[in-house]
Amino acid sequence: MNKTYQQETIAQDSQLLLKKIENDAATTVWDRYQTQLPHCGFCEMGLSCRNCVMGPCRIDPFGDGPRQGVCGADAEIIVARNLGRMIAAGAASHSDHGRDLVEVLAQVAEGNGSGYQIRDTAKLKRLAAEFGVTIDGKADLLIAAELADALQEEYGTRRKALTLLGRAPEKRRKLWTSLNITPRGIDRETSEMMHRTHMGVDNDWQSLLLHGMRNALSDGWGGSLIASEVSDILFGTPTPRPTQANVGVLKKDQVNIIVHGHNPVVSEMVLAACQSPEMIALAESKGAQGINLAGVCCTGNELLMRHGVAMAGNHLSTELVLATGAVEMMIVDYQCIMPAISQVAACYHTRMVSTSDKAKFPGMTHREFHPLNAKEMAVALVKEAVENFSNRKTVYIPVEPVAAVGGFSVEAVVGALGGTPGPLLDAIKAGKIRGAAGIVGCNNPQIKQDHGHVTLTRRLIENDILVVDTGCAAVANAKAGFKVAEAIHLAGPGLQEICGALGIPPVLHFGSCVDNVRILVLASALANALGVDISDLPIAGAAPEWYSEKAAAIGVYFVASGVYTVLGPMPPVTGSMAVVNLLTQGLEDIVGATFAVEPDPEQAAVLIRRRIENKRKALGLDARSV
Ligand code: SF4
Ligand code: MSK
Repeated sequence: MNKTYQQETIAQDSQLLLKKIENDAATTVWDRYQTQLPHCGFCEMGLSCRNCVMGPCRIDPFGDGPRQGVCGADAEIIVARNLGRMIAAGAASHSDHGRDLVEVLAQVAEGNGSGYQIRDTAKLKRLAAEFGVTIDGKADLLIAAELADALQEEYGTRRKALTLLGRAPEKRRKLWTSLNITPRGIDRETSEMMHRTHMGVDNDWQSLLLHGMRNALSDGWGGSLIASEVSDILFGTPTPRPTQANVGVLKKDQVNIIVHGHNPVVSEMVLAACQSPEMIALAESKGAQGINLAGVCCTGNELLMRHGVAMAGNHLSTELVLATGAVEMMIVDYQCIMPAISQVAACYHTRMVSTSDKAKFPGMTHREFHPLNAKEMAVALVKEAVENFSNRKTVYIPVEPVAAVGGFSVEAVVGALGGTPGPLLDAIKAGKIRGAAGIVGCNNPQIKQDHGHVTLTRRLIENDILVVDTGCAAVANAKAGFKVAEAIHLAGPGLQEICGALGIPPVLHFGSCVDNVRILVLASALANALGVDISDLPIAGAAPEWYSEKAAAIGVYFVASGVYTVLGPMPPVTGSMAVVNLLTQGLEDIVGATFAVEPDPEQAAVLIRRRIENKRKALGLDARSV
């Protein structure tokens, strides 16, 4: 068979490893995807409902079939309820991740966080001040304790607004108030969404979608923002540092360990264990040249941002990296870990380990991590991985890694600009940088892996639009070579000039999925500096290959915050044209931004460029025709 897998992925490492997997008779996400085709049309359109056991029900959008479920819910209600539950699941996932970090902060404050510590005391104090914790004369651990307490309260607060909304422009906050979508307690908004979508509660599709925005905002300005901030406090606020990407980061002569998931609580400890002289000596005694830790997905992004740990791949590469036969152990925490992944691992010698009581998987050994045992558990796992080195058989690492730079927190970007966002605004006003786009989100086997991210990014930077990216989009762009200062030759003349002067790449790695809030915070800082709302800025968002409920929540909090957002895959809403029209048109008059859906990244680039030029014109800046 001479299949080249160019239909599945643009990434050369993935193409070669898919071939290897085919020869090894293992199956992947692409094989399983084929077995599901054709997808159920009712589900694709959002027209099936199983919210109660009078059903399941489905609406026939075309023929003579039912127009209402057993309870009487019509297409609008069912589509809106399904979307609402999708947002709730995404918001819950990010926010629960944030809560886990707050619990670690609380343990550290109590002196129980073995191996964890406070790494960014300045951020600790800044965040504490925002939450009304007095800091004068107090020890850091006391501040941490009071902050952790306040953050835990934020999840269930009875107050009418989340604390960190204070970072949003005043105009945006007033708009949220007027629409009655100011997010309150983080848990409350998700809980209320589940309540509203129960049979016989909210049966007004517009009201459901408004609450969807409130729920998503409780993620973007609540749970995710807490996750990102507390990660910085515990593990350090990222600064630019070199790294590498693609499967070539695995090392033939070293013990390779991969971390997968989202929460840095486990992976940070594994990194420390990999660097310990005892473990390195043990590896050498087994004939290895050292221990190589690499990441996939967002736990990888967290380590990349703070330590320059190399990135082996994004979502659709998570099975493929195992086919190298070079991975002694994969350690997972939660989110985006396909339950079939251990079936691929079983074809090789890789040990699979789960670490969270919230996330157990078939075929994995479960080793519970918590702050009290984290250090010892990490050492035990690394030791086990080292001992597995001798079980290796054939190793196939088919490519060389690509250089990249990660670590662009808002603080790092503002620092690179000389301490204020002023120079960035000046470059935008002068038209050298036309605007900025956040490219975020996953891979999805419906779309050729990385094609959406890389094509859209290439077109935007060559048209002088600065790109900031997160999640699996950021990994795609790293693999494509966009994240080194030398990549400025791919940018238009204006962006080239500015990035060249600052010594930064034209595509800035902003972090993991929860770090999308860094984009919100930067957008707010720019809007505040100009005295306008976020929706007035020449900016846009895109999720060209999204798949997850978390991405749905991110997209909705982007739009509800005023950021026009282009999706690649269509969300399951086409069963109601009323819902489609609201999401893609009507929201412009309500929150100043909409969704667009455009699977072709060339066309998506045109949409974003047009949006940015229109926003420039409205601000009285020079505008190009697109
Ligand atoms: Fe059917 Fe209504 Fe029950 Fe949904 S809530 S399954 S539409 S009866
Ligand atoms: S890991 S949510 S596939 S970006 Fe954050 Fe990647 Fe999407 Fe998971």
